[in-house]
Amino acid sequence: LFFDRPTEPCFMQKGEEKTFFRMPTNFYPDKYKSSSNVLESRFGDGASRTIEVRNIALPDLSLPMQLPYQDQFSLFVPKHRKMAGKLIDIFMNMRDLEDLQSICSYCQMRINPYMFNYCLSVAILHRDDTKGLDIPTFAETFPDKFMDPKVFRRAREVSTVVTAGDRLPVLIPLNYTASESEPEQRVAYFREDIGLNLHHWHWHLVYPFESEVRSIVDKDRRGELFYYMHQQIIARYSAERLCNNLGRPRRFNDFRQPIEEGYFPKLDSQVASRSWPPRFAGSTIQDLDRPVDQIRSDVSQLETWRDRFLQAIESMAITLPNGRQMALDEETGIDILGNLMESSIISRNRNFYGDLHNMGHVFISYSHDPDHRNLEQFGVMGDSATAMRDPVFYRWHAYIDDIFLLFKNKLPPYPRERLDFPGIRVSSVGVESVAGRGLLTTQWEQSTVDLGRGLDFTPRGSVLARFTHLTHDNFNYVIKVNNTSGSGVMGTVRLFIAPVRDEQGRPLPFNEQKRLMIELDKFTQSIPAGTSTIRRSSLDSSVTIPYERTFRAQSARPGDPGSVEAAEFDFCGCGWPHHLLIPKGTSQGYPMVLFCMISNWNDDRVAQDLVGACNDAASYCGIRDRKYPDRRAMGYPFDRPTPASSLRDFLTPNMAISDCTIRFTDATRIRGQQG
Ligand code: CUO
Repeated sequence: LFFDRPTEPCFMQKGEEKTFFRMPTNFYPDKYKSSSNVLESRFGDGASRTIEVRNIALPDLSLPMQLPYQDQFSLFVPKHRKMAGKLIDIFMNMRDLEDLQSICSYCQMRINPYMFNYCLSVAILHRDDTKGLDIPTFAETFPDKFMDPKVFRRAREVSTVVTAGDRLPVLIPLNYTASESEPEQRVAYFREDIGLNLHHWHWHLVYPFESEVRSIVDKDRRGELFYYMHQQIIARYSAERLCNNLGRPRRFNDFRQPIEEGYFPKLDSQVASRSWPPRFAGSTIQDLDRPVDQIRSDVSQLETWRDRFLQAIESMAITLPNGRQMALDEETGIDILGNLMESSIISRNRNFYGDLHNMGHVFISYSHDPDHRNLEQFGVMGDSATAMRDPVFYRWHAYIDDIFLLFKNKLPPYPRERLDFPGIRVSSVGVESVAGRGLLTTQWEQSTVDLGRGLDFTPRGSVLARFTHLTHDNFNYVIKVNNTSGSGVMGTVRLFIAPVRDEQGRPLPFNEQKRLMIELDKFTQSIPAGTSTIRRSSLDSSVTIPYERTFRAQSARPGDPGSVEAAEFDFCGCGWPHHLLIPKGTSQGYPMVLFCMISNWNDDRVAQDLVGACNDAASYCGIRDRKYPDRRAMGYPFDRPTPASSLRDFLTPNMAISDCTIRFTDATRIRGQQG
């Protein structure tokens, strides 16, 4: 209930069954204290359930309360991160659920709703006594971060006039942020996809920046996963661009140059009662001096940090706080760099390497009001739930990725014995779909999301909004294997797909193509002696989560907190949205190459118990409370430099490739109505 209707005070009746929180008088905000009796009878009397709030000794909330209730909240702003870290710790330190409930009812009326939602989500995700508790999807709680505000006016109208159950969905147009005169608009369906932005928000929720509880931040190979998940975003976005006649994203590497791309988000913050500010084409990032955010930082600071990264990579060692050098090796180098880059409290030397990635977001998101003279808040780049909407997100992350690649390129190529799997030969790989062999098909689909939880002060009940997104037809991978080792073995099947031509239609050089390799799936497979055929459904991808999980769709609600469906939902909410598993393709058919490798499971395996773990989207999200389930470097076998001049050259017998085509049909089906 604390997530429902975020700006509605909890002493009002909350939820469908009208729950009333009976609080100690001192919990009421000052302005209501004198009338607490009146409020109690007003809201308490008609409630079907009353929850008595325990009167606890209140912890010191002064730091998190410094963020005004109606402001925006950004994980990338250092001051906000500190305030959130403090609140997470307060929630984590509550003795039991009743105390947690008490502090929540106290906070809910005082703490900025975005920060409250974030910190409570992190705490629920990490407290032993709340694991498995259901959290409503963020797009339902704060729909204002994901869709055109016109929808809300229409939703209010619909919910006032029509009773729940008879309400027709409100339509959200697919393209509403720019016209066709803006070339970048061709990939808006990707950037502004609700599921995609939910994935990104979830990822950063699962990997918080700050807390005294170190285990919340210090997760297995976190820095490496930061690198890899964002690298895959760039690979996938590049493929989408190529399908739409756009060049690959250009790195934002010269901080003094104007950013050519503008972005006009057309989002309103319901909490802040403000429109998200746009960024005009040709904006330049500027020195920041915003006392309100306690930010005073010059562009030259970014450059200094950047130069220190380049220096560290050049010398393959980082400088520790005590002045000593620490080598960046094959095993852990990328993880160390990722943690320095992101950065979080587990950075090895935050004083020296700073906060390059986060502050890049901050500088860009304040380019329209660097000194707060216009009292403007940050743009969409400042929020992990909205950043991916903006074309500049991909330019910034293309640059970040480039720095990581500089490091990877200093590692030696994999020797043949670290690629090959003696005795295992993949004789062929292919895809089969209803459209035929080697052909993948995409189109539009309309789905619905419920806005009822996020719309305050309107009649209760669900209000559906219908939005359009890319989707594809299900397909199968068919892999033929010959095992001549004489006995059954275990292998890890690794599937990738990549474009074959550059923006000019020329064959992509392999060193560029391997950066564009998109992971599709990875799974453990027992391989009998002799020849065998592996068939694998696209639905089982280790990269994606099903539609129902991304959107917490009707079929999975209402979740009984104890049900398997609801179990560990929020970690499970992290995962690439399944409807974006493959790029859009083109109506003529976009040529790509499918790659399959079977590596030796004995070299890949991580011995651990996965029972009860939500592990079906581990490739980009990891597994809660567990190690990353693949011992190889993330991105293997394409993460290292290679002497091979073509993908074909690169292949060892345990690998195979095949051509495949993605054909897009410009038609729209309605989810649940296809055959
Ligand atoms: Cu996910 Cu830049 O980290 O956004």
